[in-house]
Amino acid sequence: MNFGLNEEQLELQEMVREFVAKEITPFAGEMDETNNAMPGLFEKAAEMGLLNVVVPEEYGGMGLDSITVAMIYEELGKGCAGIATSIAANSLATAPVLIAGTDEQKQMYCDILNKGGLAAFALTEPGAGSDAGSVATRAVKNKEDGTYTLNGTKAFITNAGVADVFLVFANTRESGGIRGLTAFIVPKDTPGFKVGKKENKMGIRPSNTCELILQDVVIPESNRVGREGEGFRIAMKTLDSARPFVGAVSVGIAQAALDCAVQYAKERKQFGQPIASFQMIQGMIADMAMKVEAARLLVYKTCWMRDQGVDFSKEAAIAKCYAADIAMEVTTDAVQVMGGYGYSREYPVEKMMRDAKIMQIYEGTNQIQRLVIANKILY
Ligand code: COS
Repeated sequence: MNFGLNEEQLELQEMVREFVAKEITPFAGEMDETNNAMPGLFEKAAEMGLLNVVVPEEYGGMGLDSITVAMIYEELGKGCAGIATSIAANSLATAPVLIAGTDEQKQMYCDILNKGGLAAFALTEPGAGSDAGSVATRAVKNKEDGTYTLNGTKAFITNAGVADVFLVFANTRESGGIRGLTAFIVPKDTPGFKVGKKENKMGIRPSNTCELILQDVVIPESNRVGREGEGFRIAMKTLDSARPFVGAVSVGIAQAALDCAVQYAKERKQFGQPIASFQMIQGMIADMAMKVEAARLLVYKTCWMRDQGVDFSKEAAIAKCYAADIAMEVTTDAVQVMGGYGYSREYPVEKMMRDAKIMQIYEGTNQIQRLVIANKILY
């Protein structure tokens, strides 16, 4: 067993740290205020090769192992969880194609990411969140030419307003249900495919989150990923593979909040001494550090399992759930350590606390993660 990163990983970590320190952290507050990423940021991230980290080398990507990807997302999460979310959404939206796509689909989809494009994973709908099987978007097969016509509305889609390509789930059965769920590649300029209202979110504000409206969107059969009715399995496997990365971003948020709290506790004087010398503060710092360390180990172990090709569904849920929960706890405690200053927008920890909240909600709520874990253990 080896808990260390190798030389290549350490080098990459340093490069990403420099990128985050130069291009993300200094602008995190401004991006939070404006609800937008800095202009040109994703282009710079693409130049660094951060948008196609999961694209296999044979399709022109970075082809990184999961631990290295988690390490990168943790660093991005330290700088801004919103930007980390946008970038990690590329991995989420690429997984279905890598899991079930044909060679041609993989090449076509990966080429978009290799050129610096962003992708979006469109599963959630106004009426289909935790109950992913109840997707109401319909895909009707046209008998004459084999194309599909898609109609419906998607909600809370990360990157919707900025993505070049979308992975859309629709139901091919009139009766609905998981047996009809089917995945489709939808390029952004497809007629009838529109970006709807942009969400005004509590946190991860620089990540673009919008509604999607599909009105008689015609998709060739060659853009169907997997078989008709295979979409639910593809979606579940995709979420399994993406959840450790949500864990990694959560670890990044928690580590950054801990670092802020530590620095503040050493500088802030009350009763004539730094508050770091008070045992109640020390206890909080120690608890925060234990949680961050444990979450990171869970994330990395799950990534290791993923790369071994063994079933990691339970571990993915554990890592995501635990890391998200502790990100919420640690950021809340960081605000507490920093008192009134922690609560002020002049300091970064209140943003981290707002950012952490979504980690417990998206890519499967932590209640759903607990269901998955319990089911895996009990049945
Ligand atoms: N990998 C592969 N297949 C899976 C799977 C997985 N991780 N999980 C479930 N399946 C398969 C099952 O094997 C089953 O197939 P069969 O019917 O052929 O046996 C099928 O999918 C249905 O499984 P199950 O009965 O467990 O599904 P449920 O409807 O009970 O739903 C939950 C399961 C709740 C776990 C699922 O709906 C879920 O993960 N919801 C959260 C969705 C989510 O994360 N949304 C976030 C939005 S995307 S960012």
